Amino acid sequence: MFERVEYYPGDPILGLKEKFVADTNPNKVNLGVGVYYDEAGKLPVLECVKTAEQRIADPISPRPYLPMEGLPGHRKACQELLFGKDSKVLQEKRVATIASVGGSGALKIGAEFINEWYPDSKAYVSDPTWGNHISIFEYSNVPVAKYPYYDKSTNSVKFDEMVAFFKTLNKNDVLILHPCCHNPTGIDLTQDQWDTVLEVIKQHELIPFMDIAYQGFGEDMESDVYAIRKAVDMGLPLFVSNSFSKNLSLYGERVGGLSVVCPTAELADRVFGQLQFTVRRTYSNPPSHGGHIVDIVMNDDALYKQWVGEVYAMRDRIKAMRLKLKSVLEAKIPDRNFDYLTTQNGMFSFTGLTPEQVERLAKEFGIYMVSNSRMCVAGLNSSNIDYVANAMAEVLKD
Ligand code: KET
Repeated sequence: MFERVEYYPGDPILGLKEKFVADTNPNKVNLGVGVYYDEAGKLPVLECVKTAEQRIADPISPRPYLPMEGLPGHRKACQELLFGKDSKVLQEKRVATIASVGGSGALKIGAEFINEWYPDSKAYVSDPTWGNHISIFEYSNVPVAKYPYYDKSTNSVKFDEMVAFFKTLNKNDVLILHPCCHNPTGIDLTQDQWDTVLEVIKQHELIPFMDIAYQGFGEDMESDVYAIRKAVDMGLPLFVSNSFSKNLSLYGERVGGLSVVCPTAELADRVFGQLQFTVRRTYSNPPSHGGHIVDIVMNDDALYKQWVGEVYAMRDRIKAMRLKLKSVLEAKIPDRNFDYLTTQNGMFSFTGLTPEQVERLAKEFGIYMVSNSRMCVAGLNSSNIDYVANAMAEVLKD
């Protein structure tokens, strides 16, 4: 019994936390998982979230099952953030939205839907991408392949190659796209490039699946959803998975959403029913606490405004850390180009360190990043940045 079960080597991102916790180096720094830490190195509780928690706690209310699709206010929040408060597609009731168990849960339900209703479709992910994109789709029986994306030599997108590749795909193939703050490279498409990509998607009848986990961390709330709104304006069918883990600092509450934009309200209704059924047979209905926080913060004008300010403060602190790290490294290694630190967007920087250099940082300095060289810049602060820069300079020298 169980002899057939294979060994699980651990997750390349989540597994870093275990190694970090076990490390006895007093100067250790965790730059692995995509989590925002504040200037004091602490996981913040946003002020808007504190207010929402107080409202939930007093009076303490009963905990019924939520509907399969989650709270109406949570779903409305996802829709308005992604598509805009006055969006025509919302007025026309053409979007089927469910609250999801984090962004990962949205991807899983979306992948199951594609497997069931488009069994001949393949999913294509950027090379590289967040590793769990591949696992989630493959383990939902959707075959996965890669499309060209990152050009290491120029620290930019292999745009022409990528577009040429898209033109070779079959009708109803699914493209998993990152609307902002590409994970892991931090290199995003420009608005002109999105226009071109979406035109190819339209001509070749591909299905865009946009996964947005960092809204507000790139440029701003609106610019970060440019690709989503443009796809809607062009009348494309569209899947969007969104996560509140990072921008509400609610990682453990597992809050997100899955939205499917359909050609008509009648089809949106049918799709919505199938999403409900997929949820029912997977985990039945979502947990309620995080959903209430999303509902309260996003549907109260004052709290919403406060939230946006708090997201921008996180975004700006990350940008400041990028600048600082760049200037310290440039001073230490003047003949090396560190421009990538400030041209890349969002929480991550793709440092180009070799797996051996990443391993040396962990072993000798207690500095943890993902073995593909992805560093979570949001783990830097003024107390650890010199230590990290010195260690990086040390491993880059040899
Ligand atoms: N999409 C992307 C692009 C993403 O980076 C993450 C999380 C998710 C979805 C999942 O979001 P959640 O709401 O937590 O289910 N990424 C970070 C954490 C992780 O690997 O789970 C990371 O890349 O470090």
